[in-house]
Amino acid sequence: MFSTILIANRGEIACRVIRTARRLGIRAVAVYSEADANARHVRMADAAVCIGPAAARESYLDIERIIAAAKETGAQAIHPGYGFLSENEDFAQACAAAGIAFIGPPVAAIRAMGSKSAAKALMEKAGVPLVPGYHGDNLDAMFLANEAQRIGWPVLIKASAGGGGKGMRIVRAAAEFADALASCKREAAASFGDDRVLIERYLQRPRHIEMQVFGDTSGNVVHLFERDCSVQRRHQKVLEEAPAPGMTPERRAAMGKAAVDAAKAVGYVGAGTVEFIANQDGSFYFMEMNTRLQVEHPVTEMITGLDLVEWQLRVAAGEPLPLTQEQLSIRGHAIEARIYAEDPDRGFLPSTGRLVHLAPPAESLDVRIDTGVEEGDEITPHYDPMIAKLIVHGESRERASARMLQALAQYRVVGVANNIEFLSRLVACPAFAQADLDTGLIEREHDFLFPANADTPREAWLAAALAELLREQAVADAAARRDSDPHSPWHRRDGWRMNLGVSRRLTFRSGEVTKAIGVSYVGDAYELEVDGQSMFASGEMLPGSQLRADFGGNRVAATVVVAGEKRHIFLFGCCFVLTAMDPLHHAGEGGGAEGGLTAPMPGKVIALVASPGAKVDKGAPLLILEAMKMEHAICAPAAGTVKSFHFAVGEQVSDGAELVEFEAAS
Ligand code: MV4
Repeated sequence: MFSTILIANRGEIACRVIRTARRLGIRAVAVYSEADANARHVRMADAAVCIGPAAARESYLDIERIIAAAKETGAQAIHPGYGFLSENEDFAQACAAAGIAFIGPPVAAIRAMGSKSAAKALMEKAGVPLVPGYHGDNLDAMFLANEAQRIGWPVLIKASAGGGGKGMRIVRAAAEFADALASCKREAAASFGDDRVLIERYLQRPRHIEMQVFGDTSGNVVHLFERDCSVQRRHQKVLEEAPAPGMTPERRAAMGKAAVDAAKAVGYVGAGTVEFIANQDGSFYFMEMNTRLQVEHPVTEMITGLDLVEWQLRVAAGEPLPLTQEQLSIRGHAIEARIYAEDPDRGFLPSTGRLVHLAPPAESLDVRIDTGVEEGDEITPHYDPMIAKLIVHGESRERASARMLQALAQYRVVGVANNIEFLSRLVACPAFAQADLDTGLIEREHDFLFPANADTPREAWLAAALAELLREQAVADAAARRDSDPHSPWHRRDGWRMNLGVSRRLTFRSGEVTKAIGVSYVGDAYELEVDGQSMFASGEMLPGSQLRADFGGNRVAATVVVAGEKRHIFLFGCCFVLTAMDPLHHAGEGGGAEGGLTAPMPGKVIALVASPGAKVDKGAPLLILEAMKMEHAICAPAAGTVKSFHFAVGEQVSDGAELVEFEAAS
């Protein structure tokens, strides 16, 4: 076995590989771009080498820099992860030339599967089922029209060099064929510099089912069962699960045999995935083979109890496969959800920024989180905006789905838009719940997945108000402890103010709705009034911005994260964003937002969000202060430039201390 490996990747997959290396006592070397200098994979590794600027082309795709880093650090093997150089035959070749083991298949296998049309020809020879179609070299329009007629309508014209759905045309009748062929060839030439096409019968509601395969250097190949990845959006997988719902042992054996035959036909070694497109009637056809470890491999790990990265390392070191086909079995059901910094309400536009608050659910034997970021880290525009993969296991699909919903409801992200609520609706939607899966599910369920904005529940308004009151109380308590005169009326927290009564109002806005919550002080509790209804409210703030509340005898657990005037209320599996309306400053509604660059209370600096010298918009978070167990974002009072910070992360600041030197743009 290797004693040092280098991971030629970043993010969650680099962290994932490091975890197994560490467990096996192998030293793990990370590489990183300048944008990733403080990334989690760098922090986790035993050693790390900077390989260039943020742009992937100049760092994570730079073969020479990576090979040099491996030589410098004495790495005997390189794990490419997925994406980047993982399926690049030049990279695998360069590793071999440098005497470094490539933790992946032989160069010839990468090459054989790299061309989609050549791969199909190979698979046909190996007896792997293909969609009825024409995969030959003849591009004559008349000839292809005849082939289409023979195959039967509807047909699909695909770019031979394509993949990921680019350059596909559905043709439903002979009359449309010539135009569709011409346009498909044009697009293929423009996109891939190659106008070759192939023609297949078009499957109407297909499922994407893929088989995990593994080969060793002695020619043994096994399959580790299937994954169903039908729930996709524009060819991006959203949910993946194993086993595939409805799969019978007979069909699994048939698909497994086809996948093993496919791998053997190209002399496959290591982890690979054979993708099939499956009809609702169970017939299945080879689509392509991915010659790498896939994003969704954890669902296979959850149902087999195996560590696929360990298998990869063993096979790359020349060891035989740890188990035979007969020794492999499935236990329960696993589902993975990809949590992304993207905005479902804005066409899934990627969202960048600091993860001001990031609290995943607790991990257990049945809940796993693979991530490359921690609270305070940034999602940058340079790379894939994935925040984490959430993987759950259960003895049944129903139990796994329920765990997924629970874990998603507990996942708290503030600082970037994210798809967590979208994922919850997806898992809860009837089609997914009934395992009525196909690649069109998300489009078909659009109305369920994008409901009109739900009303903010009464408990969210109450939670916002109570959190505000508890915070004031904590400030007053702290001041009283410090003061020589603990009985000073200024430290009372019963709402007593000079020239004010003991009743007051806290005003919040949610979307178009503004509510004033009436507050009366009743001993250690409060009486809150909202929408003409009054109730007693009490509670406490726990670490991590968690609010434990009692509203009129109903116990409610919420998380209330303060960011400027925003209150992110995580409650009932949703996140409601309320804006605190300061009655004196009228902040939050366009104007005001004065000052704010001094500490509003004593606390600790936990993150510097902006960089000195950065030009920021009004309201941009600059620094995060933790005080009274809550987090507060100190935000830019206007558009301008961050000059400098007066404190470093971890430093304590006193009430009123100036935190940031800021110059407003004139
Ligand atoms: C198909 C198909 C229906 N019939 N081929 C899309 C990506 C590319 N790798 C192959 N794709 C498809 N090929 C035939 N003959 C439907 C798709 C397809 C799809 C396949 C797998 C996963 C998601 C998909 C979403 C839309 C279309």
